[in-house]
Amino acid sequence: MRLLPVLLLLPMVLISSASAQDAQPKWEDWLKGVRKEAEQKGIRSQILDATLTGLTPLERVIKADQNQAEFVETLETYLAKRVSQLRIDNGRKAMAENADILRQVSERYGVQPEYIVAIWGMETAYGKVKPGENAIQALATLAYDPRRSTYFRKELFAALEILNNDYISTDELKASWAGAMGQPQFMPTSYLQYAADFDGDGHRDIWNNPGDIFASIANYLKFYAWKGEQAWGYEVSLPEGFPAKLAAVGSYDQGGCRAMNQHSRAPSIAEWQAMGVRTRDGADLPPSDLEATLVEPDGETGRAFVTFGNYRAILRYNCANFYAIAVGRLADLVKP
Ligand SMILES: [Ca+2]
Repeated sequence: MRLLPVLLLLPMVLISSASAQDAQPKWEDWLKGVRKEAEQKGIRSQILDATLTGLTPLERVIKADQNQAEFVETLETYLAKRVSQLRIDNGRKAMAENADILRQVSERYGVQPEYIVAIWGMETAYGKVKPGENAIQALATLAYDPRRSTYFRKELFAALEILNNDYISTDELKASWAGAMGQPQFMPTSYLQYAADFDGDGHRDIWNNPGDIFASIANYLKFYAWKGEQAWGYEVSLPEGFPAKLAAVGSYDQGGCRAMNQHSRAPSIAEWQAMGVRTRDGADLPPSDLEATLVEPDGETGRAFVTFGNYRAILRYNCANFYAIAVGRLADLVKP
C-alpha cells in the first residue's frame, strides 16, 4: 500500500506528555539509535551528517496528525471536490502540454496517458501542489511517536536509502507531513520499488522531472498488471430485486487491499447482462467476456459500477473506492 490511509491515523500522543516521556527515550537518544542502525545498513556518514545532525521533531507534523477531521463523505461530495470542472480543464491542458512525453511513457509501460494524468491530478493537482516538508524530518517525527513507529521507521530508513543511492539530493527530498513524496506522492518504500528514471540521468526525480514522474506512476500500475487495452470500468444501473442476485454472486475473495472487500466476485460482463444489469442510461451492456466486479461505494442505495482489473491496480495506488472511481472518471474526462 502506497499511503497510510488518512482515516486510520488516530490522535497522536503528545511527545511532551508525561506518559510518552516515561515510555520513550529522549529524542536525541532515539536519533542516535537511528543513526547507528542506518550505519549498519550501509548509509554513508556524509548522508547521516547532512540529515540527522541537529534534527528536531516537526511540530507541524504532530499538529496535522492531531487535526485530521473524520467526517462521512459520500461519493457525490468526494467527486464534486476531486473531479471538479477546474481539475478536468487543467487535466485536458496537461494532456496537451505533455502529449509527447506521455506518449513515450505510455508506449514503454503500456499505460494510457489519461490514467497517468488522472493520478497526477488527484495527487498534486498536476504538480501545482508542492508538499514542502523535509521528508527526513517528517518521517523521523512520526517514527519517534510510539503509535506507528514500526511503519514510519521503515519509511525513514527507505528515505535515507534514497539519498544514499543518489536518486535525489537531500535538499530536494520533500514530502507531505505524512511522508508522501513528490508529484506522485510515493512513500519512500514505494519509491524504492516503483520510481523510474525515464530520462536515464541516474536520478529518479519525481519532484521535478515530467518523464520520471509519469514513468513512476505508470511503472506502479504496470507492476499491478495494468492492461493498456482496457478501461477501468463504468457506471451501471441495477434491476429490481438485484440485492438477492448480488448475494448469490458472492463477494470478492482473491485478496487485495481492504477496499476490495466491498466488491462482488467477478463474473463476465455477459453474465451481468443476463442478471439484468444495464448501462447507467438503461442500455444493454457492451457484449464482452471480460470479468468485472460490482461495487456500490455508498451501499445499496447509491451508485453502482462494474470494474475491471485496471481498477484494482488503481486501488493498489490508493486503496479507497472513492479514489479509484475518481481516477477513472477523471481519466475518461481528460482523454482527448
Ligand atoms: Ca531521471
